[in-house]
Amino acid sequence: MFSVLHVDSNSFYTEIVKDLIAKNSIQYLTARNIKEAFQTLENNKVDLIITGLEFTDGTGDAFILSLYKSDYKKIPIIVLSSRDDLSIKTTLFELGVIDFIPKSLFIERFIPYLNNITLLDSFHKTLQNISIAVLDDNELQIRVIKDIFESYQIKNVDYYLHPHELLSSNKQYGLYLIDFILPNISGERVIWEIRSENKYALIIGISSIDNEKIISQILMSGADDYISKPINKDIFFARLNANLRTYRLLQKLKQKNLELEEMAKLDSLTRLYNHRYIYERLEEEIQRAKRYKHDLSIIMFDIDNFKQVNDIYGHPTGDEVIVKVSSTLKNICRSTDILGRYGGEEFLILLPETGLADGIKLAERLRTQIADLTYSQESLKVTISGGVATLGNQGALELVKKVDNLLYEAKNSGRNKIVY
Ligand code: GH3
Ligand code: MG
Repeated sequence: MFSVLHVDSNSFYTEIVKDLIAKNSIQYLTARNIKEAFQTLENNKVDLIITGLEFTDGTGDAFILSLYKSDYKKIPIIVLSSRDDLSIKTTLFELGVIDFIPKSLFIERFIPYLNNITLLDSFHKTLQNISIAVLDDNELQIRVIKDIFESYQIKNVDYYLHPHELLSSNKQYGLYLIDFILPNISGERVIWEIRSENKYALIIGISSIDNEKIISQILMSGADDYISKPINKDIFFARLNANLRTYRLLQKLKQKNLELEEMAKLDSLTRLYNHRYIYERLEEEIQRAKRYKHDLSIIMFDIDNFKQVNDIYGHPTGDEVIVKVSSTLKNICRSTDILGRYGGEEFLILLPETGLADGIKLAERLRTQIADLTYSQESLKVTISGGVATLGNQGALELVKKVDNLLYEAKNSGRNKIVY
C-alpha cells in the first residue's frame, strides 16, 4: 500500500489531509514535529512526504535539508504551507522538493497526485501478481533490472543468464523481458520459441542497439514491445504500464478461449461431456490404463421406453427426465469419473481406477436411484438398462461394442437391469 507521511504542527490541516488520503486507500502517517517525523520514517515504509514549514523543533528548510542528507533522500517531498512567498518557493525547489502547494489550494492541487498514486498502486499490484522472467547474459544488466523491480517490492521475478536455462525451465511466465543480443542463439529465436509456447504472455525485447532494423526484428519475432538500454527506470515502468493493458486484454481473451474450449466439449442440455469428447477421453483413458496397468471400467446405459415418455407427456417432459437423470449421475459419481451423454437418451461413464465389481455396484446404485426419481408429471416413472465392462486388451471401439452388446442384452431380457 502506498504510504504518505504528513508532517504538520497544525491539527486542523492534519484532519483535512488525512480525510482526503484515507478515502483513496492510501496509508496516512502523521507527525507533529521533525523528531516525530524521523521516528515515523524509521518504523514505516514511506513513499511520499507532505510537510509544513514551521515546527517547534526547527524550520521546514532545516527538516528538508536533513532529509536529503539522510537515508530517506529518495522519498519525494511536497511542501504544504500558508506562506506563498516566491523566494521561499525558489529555495525549496532548489533543495529538490517536487511541489509547493499553498494550504488554501491543497485539495485541488493534490488530487492529480492522488490519481497518479492510485494508478501507480494498481500497476504495482498487477506487476506483483504476474510471474516475470528476465533473460540477459550480462550480470550487470540483470542487477540493474533487479534493483528496479526490488525498489517497487516486485519479487516474483526469475533471472536467467543463459537462454537454454529459460527455454528448458518448463515454466510459464506472464511477462518476459528478453535481451535481444545473446551469445550462441539469436534473441529472435528465443522470443519466437517463447511465443510459440505462450500465446498469451507479454514479451518485451531489450536492446542496446536502438536501430530500426533491430526493433523491427524484435517485434516481428513475436515480442509485444521493446525497451532500449541503458534502461531508465521511469521509461521502463511507463513502458510496462502501457503494455499491461494489452496483458490484461490477453488474459481476458485466454479466459474466453478456455471457456469456449470447455463449452465445445459439453452437451448443452445436460452439461455432461458430448459424444465426441467422451469418445476422445475413452481413447486417452484406455492408453493411460494400459501404460500404467491400471483398472478401467465403463458403464453404458439407456433410458427405457423413452419414446413413450415423449409420446405420452411431451418432449419438454422428456427433456426434464434427461436432465434429472444427468444430475443423479453427477451426484453419484466421483469427481474423477468421466460422464458423457453418448446419444439422445444413452449415457457413457468412464471409471478410471475401477474394477468390474465396483463398476457393477455403481451401475446398480444408478439404476435404483433413477427408478426412484419423481418428475413434474407425478405419474411418471422411468427406469434404465445398462451394461458394465472392464478393459482387457481391446481398443476404444471394441470396448464400446462390448458394453453396447451388454446393454442390448439388458433391454432384451426385460429392461430395468444391469448386465455385465
Ligand atoms: P428402449 O427401452 O429400447 O431404449 O426404448 P426407447 O423408447 O427408449 O428407445 P428409442 O431409441 O426407440 O427411442 C428413444 C427416443 O428418445 C427417441 C428420441 O426422440 C428420444 N430422444 C432422444 N434425445 C432426446 C432429447 O434430447 N429429448 C427428448 N425429449 N427426447 C429425446
Ligand atoms: Mg431408450
